[in-house]
Amino acid sequence: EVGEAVPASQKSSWASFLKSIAGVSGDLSSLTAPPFILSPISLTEFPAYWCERPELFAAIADAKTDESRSVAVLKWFISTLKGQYTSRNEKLGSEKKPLNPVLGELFYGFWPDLNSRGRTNLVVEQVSHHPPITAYYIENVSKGLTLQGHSAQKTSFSGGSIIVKQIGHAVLTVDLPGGAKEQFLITLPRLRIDGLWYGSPYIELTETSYIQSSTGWLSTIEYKGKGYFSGKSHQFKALLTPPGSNNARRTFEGLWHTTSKDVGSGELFTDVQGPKEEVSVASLDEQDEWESRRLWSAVAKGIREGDFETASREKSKIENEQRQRRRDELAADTTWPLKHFDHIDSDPVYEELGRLFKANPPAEDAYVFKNNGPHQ
Ligand code: HCR
Repeated sequence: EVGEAVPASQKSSWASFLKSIAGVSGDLSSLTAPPFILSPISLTEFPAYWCERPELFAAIADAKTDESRSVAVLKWFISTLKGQYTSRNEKLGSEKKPLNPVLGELFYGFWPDLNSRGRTNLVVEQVSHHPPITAYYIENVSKGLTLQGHSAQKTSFSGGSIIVKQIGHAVLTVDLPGGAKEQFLITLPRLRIDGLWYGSPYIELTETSYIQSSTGWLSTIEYKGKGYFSGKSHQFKALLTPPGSNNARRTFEGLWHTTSKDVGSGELFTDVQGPKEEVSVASLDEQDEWESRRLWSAVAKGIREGDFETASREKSKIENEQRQRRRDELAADTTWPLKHFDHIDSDPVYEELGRLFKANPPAEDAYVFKNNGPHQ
């Protein structure tokens, strides 16, 4: 019998969902899950997690040395993890199955200019449906900062947990005084989704991710859960090494969902216990029909109100319409044109900076922003 967090009437469908997960490897998005685990939020909204502490993003531009810029990038990155990986538990009760975006789905948002941090804009486009791939671009023009990346997942099942390998990477570009640019290649941690049997999934991060600067500074971030460095969940340890060296100049450790410290000085490094700032989005009637919240509004309303019949009817409408589009494209020998991104087979920044820390894989594709967002 599955756990108590599963409503009595959905226990058998949860058990068969878990069984089907165990048999599917790669892409979970098309599996039908029982209603209690459905989230009304589409995956295209997730890139907003990168910037919910806009002042930490802006602070990267204010750092004066190569070392302090790498520290500022690490600080901002670690401070995004709580939002990226635990916010559904806080908002929706547990990790849930997000809406699977349609090809061409868009999500636009911004964080206003406050306390001279500059305005930050966000452009997201779903660039593939199966497998789901989400491309994003974040910019703070007045600070000379951009973040371009894409996100896909490869899932497998092991020991009762879902293991999610993140595919994709992000590149942060910083305009330096005098016209030079510094780039940071950001790779992403592996996820384990635990608590499935009980019907209350949550995420633990595992293994290692990297932030490699074009100046040579490298952050190597190791993630552990309960029972490793200490008895606590959500632990990390980050080593910052100077160009060409294997010896850490600085070490940071702690819990990515609360606080961490600079081990050398004992000073506080990150503290994400205070409020974060959600992205501002246009109201539904100002949105285009391809914008996520408008596109999914009837489905999301059904899920929020517990009216799953309406939710699934509205979802089928969207999916049927999509299938028809794909058939029409096939007949006309055309493909869906991406609006904001160009696909490249190999990202030169990934290859060049990845070589410095022996990135695996050695090459990855990328989606290059066309500089044509609604804010441009
Ligand atoms: C794995 C996941 C979809 C992908 C989500 C990603 C990796 C997307 C990029 C963000 O930057 C970070 C992120 C956070 C999410 O935790 C992760 C999702 C968790 C669950 C979801 C599965 C496809 C759904 C599994 C179904 C279960 C929960 C029943």
